[in-house]
Amino acid sequence: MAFVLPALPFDKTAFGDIMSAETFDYHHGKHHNAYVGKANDMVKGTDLEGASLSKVIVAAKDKGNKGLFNNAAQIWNHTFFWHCLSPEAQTIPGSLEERINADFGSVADMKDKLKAEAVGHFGSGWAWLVLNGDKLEITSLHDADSPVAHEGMKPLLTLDVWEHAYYIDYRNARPDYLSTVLDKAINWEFVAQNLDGKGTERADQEG
Ligand code: MN3
Repeated sequence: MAFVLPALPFDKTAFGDIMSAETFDYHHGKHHNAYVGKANDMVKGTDLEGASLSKVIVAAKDKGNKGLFNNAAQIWNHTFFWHCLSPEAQTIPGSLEERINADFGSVADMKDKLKAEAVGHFGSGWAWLVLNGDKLEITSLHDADSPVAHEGMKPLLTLDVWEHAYYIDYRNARPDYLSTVLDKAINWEFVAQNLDGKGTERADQEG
């Protein structure tokens, strides 16, 4: 057994101009796939061969194995990101909206804050809406870093702000990419589901 490239949870043409099939061909078919191949090469013949993806991420961080950490965490981050997207515009479930209103004031305020965090993130990385204890928080992590490697940080929603996520469809206009995706392409049902604290499991896989 080895890690696999999970299939996209939608057709690659489903988002039209919001996120093109060409973007998915590169982002899923080339970038995400390359992380899978490299992580498999790196765990082969080691004591981590056969361990789950989340275990490999945590172990690689503990051992200071940066190469393995980066590739394994990117497998998980991208798998989680695909699940955060929906080709059909969704309304936010009431359970989630209540929590957002309590911690940010309103859905619009939360989106503004998440967008500002994502736009302001210098270089490559990921913007996150996470659960920290009972509170919803917005943060960003650099490069491949992932909530999986941060105890107490439970992932709810992520936005990929590596250039490879938007350069084909939006060129350098990161703010346009973020506004469009946040307003038209988020799977809020999935985000609400992650309020159970089990978001990490939803993008995990056996080794
Ligand atoms: Mn990416």
